[in-house]
Amino acid sequence: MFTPPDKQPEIVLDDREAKVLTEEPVEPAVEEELPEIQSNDIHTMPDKFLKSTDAPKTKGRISWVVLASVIFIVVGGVIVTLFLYFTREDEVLTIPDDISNLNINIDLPTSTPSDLDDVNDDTDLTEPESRDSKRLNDIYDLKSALAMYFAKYDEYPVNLNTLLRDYLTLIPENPTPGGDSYDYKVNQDQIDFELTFSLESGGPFGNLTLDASKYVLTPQGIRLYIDPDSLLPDDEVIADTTQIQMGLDSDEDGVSDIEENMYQTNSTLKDSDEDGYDDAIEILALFDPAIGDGAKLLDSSSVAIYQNPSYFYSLIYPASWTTTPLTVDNKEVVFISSTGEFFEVIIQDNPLGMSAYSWYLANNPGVDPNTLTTLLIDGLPAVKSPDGLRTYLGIGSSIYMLNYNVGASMQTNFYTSYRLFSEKLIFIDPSTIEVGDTGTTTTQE
Ligand SMILES: [Ca+2]
Ligand SMILES: [Ca+2]
Ligand SMILES: [Ca+2]
Repeated sequence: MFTPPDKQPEIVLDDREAKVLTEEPVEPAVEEELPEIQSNDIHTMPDKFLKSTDAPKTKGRISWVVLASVIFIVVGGVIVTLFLYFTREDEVLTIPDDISNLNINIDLPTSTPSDLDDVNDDTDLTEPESRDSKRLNDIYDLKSALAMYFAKYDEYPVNLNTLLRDYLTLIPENPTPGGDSYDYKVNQDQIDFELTFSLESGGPFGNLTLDASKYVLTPQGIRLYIDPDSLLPDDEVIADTTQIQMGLDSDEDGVSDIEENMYQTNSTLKDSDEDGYDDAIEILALFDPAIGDGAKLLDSSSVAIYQNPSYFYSLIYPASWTTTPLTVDNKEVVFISSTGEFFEVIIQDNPLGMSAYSWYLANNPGVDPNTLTTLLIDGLPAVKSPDGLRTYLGIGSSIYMLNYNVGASMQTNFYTSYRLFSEKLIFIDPSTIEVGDTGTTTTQE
C-alpha cells in the first residue's frame, strides 16, 4: 500500500534520532548533509522546536534534532493520512453488504431523488395523460420492488414503507388532481397483495393498454377494481357450502372409510401402521399410510401420476379412477371415481394475469375474502374456495381450476385424495414427459 520512498526516510530517521539521543558524535558523512538540508528547513521551524529540545550541545545537533523531528512529523503525517484514507475507502466498499443489517436512518437518499422526480414531473403533470404516465411508472416501480422483496423474503411486506430501505428511494404517490391514492393491501399469509390505483385517461402498461378506470395490481398482473359494495351478503355463501357432508369416517382421521379401503389402511385406526403419524397426515406428506418405515405413497398401488402433455403439469390421483380429457387440447381433464364423484382440472384464460385470489373474487363477487384459504402450490400463490372443493392457481396468463365435484352423492368420500390431487400439483419440464411411459398415465391413447 505504501511506496518505498515513504518508508525509507522513516527508517533513516530512527537511526539518526537514536544517535542524537545517545549523543554520539555525528559521523562526517552525515555532517556533510546537514548544511544543505538545514538551510531549507531550519527557517520554517524556529524557536519553538529549539526550546523543546533537551540539552542541545551544539547548533549542529539542535538543527539535526529539529530536522529529524520535522521530517518525522511530516512523514508520519503522510503515513497516518494515507492509512486513514485507505481504511476509509475499505469501509465504503463494504457498506452495501452490511447496510441492511444496520439500523441507520439516512434521510438524504429519500429526499434527493424525490426532488429530482418532482422537478421532472412538475413540468408536465398538468395534463391527465402525463399524470397517468407517472401513475403507470409508479405502479411499475412498485411492482418491481414488491417482486424483488418477495424473491428475497418469500412474502410481501405488510406496508410499502418496508420497501424504502432496500428497494425504493421513495414511496410514489398519486399525482393530483384526479386519480385515487395508491392503496396497498397484503393478505394474511403475505403471499398475495392488491395495490389499487386509478387512471384518468389511460395508457400502456407492459403489453396491456389500460383505459380510464380503477385498477388493482396483484402479484401476477392488473385487473379491474371491484367495488366491495357490490358484494353480496355472506349468508348466500354459507348456504351454498353447508349442503355437502363429509363421507363416513369411522375413526375420524380425515380419511373416509371408502378412502381407507383405497389406501389399504385401517378404517378404525387413525394411525394404521402405528408409526406415530395419522393416516391423512401421511398421505398428504406422500408417505404410504399402510406401511411404516417411511415407505413412499408413490411406490404404492393406490395412487398414480397424471402428466398433462399440453400444459406440462403433473398431479397425483387415485389409481383406480378413470382419466379422461374433455377437450382435445387437454385444457379440461376429469378424473372419475366409481361413486360418480370426480376431480377435474380446467385451464382458463387469464389475459390480465390476475392472481388466483383476485381472479376468484372477480368471478365470485358474493364471496367474503376472509373465507378463502390461500396456499402455495409448487411455490405459486393459490386460493381455495370456502368449501375447500375448488382450488385456483394462477400462472402467467392462465388460471388452473382444480375442482372436486361430488356429483349426485352430495358427500365428499375422497377429500384427502382431493387435497393430494390439488395441493401436490407440480409443473414439469416438457422434455421429461414420455408419452406412453409405464407408471404414468397420459391423455395419449
Ligand atoms: Ca378414517
Ligand atoms: Ca384410518
Ligand atoms: Ca401412520
